[in-house]
Amino acid sequence: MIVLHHVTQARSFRTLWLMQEMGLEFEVRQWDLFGKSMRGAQFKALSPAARVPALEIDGRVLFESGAITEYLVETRPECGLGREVGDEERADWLQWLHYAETIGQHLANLSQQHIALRDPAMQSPIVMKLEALRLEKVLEVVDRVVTEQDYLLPSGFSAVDVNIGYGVMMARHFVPAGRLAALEDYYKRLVARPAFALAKARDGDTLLYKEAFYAPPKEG
Ligand SMILES: N[C@@H](CCC(=O)N[C@@H](CS)C(=O)NCC(=O)O)C(=O)O
Repeated sequence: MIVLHHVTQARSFRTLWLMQEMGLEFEVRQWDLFGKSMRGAQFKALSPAARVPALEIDGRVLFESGAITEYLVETRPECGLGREVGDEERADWLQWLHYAETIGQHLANLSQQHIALRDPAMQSPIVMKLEALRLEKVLEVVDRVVTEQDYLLPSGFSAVDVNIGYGVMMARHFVPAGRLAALEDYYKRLVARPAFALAKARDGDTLLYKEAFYAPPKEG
């Protein structure tokens, strides 16, 4: 049985959603991002940097959500969600897969500022403001592409829409929803997918992001 080690709303949602899109059977084990157990030996044996996702699959454990996406679609090509070497969309597919972590980097910085650093004295208003602007800039790149087509690749939905789509969803906590019109429509298309709803139902309810929107601090 495939086992996904997951934290509600974390990057492991990418793997959860993708496996629902692929129609795979799997178990979800929930962890607490701020608890001690993720730093313990049992979890570190699965994920040496103590991060999620970690995926027990095919007799081994994999970490890194981008690598997991690639592994899943390559070992189960019948899902049609990857683009194999030689496919004319392969280069774009890879580019979007890794661009998801460019979005992820700003999300991580903003999450650290707004959520992990609970004491306001430790937060940096300038970092919060700058990172929200930089997040919006990287989203504009996605917005431009989905102005022309429904999904990131001309041929339609693929696994990279999952990895990027997770970022688009989480970015709504820091960049006002609807600011980029085509991106908003893209988001609506993604959340209307039956597999997204199935993944959401298994995401868990211990929310990391308790607010729908974290505004940057006011000037002065
Ligand atoms: N690039 C990695 C990042 C994994 C990652 O940083 N996950 C976060 C949750 S979104 C985590 O587990 N953080 C725990 C920590 O930083 O201690 C991936 O995509 O899998």
